[in-house]
Amino acid sequence: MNERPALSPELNRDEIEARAQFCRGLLASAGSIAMEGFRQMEAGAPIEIKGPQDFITEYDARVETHIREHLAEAFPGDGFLGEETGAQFAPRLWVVDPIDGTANFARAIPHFAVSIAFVENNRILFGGLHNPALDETYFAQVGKGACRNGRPIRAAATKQLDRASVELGWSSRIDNTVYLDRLARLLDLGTNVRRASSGALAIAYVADGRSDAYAELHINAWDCLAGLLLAREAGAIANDYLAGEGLYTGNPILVAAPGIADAVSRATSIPLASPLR
Ligand code: LIP
Repeated sequence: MNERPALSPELNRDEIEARAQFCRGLLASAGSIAMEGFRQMEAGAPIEIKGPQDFITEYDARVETHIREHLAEAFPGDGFLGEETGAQFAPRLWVVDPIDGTANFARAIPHFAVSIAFVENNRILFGGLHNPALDETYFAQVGKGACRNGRPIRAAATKQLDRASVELGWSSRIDNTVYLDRLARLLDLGTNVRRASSGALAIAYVADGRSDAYAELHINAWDCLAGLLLAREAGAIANDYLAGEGLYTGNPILVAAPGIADAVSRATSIPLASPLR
């Protein structure tokens, strides 16, 4: 990891808009490359492993390189943080997961997404996710709401825990005993607990009202920043993920429909941001 950058002067509206438009195009082109890889996975292409339950395919690097090279050409002063090719930190930072849900992608399950977020001075300005297998694109800009395929989305109005569907993310970075404790507490509340192996899409699904909450005890920025902005812009409540070193070393994440956020926060021991936002 390189040095933490100092703050920089803020981009103006046109400069942000140009980047947001570019991001939309990149989601589409990167999604096409990922989809080409998905077809190969369906045909039985080989899968490699980075660590326990941590899969990688040649397409993770191929998609990230595509995004990184195009950004470097269009916005050479901006920084980059990617899951596969590492970090070049700068106050303006593109945060990229080329394929979130690689475990699904590798087994030809159509639940994965390209995720791109843009952060300026530790604040997410816009972000999007594209799942090419379902042709679904989520996009949010701060203060402008969140959309799926151009239509506004809202977090669910769920208030009853015995109707709530919660997703709990897992990774080998957290001890099983802690994970199992949080799982038991969520089950004791009466929620249905799922795990679909894409943190990025899980958060977007909370924004979209398809799910009522997503919690993970440690997650990296590339997995969650685009989703986090979507969730906030869609009226969900979240923790202060970017507090401290969140951008650099990860933090816990919690996003939830407002009606169940307090209860899920207590069950997972992940405090909500204060003031709520
Ligand atoms: C993974 C997520 C998974 C989450 C893990 C991991 P990958 O990312 O999608 O849901 O629980 O923390 O980050 O490896 O599929 O990009």
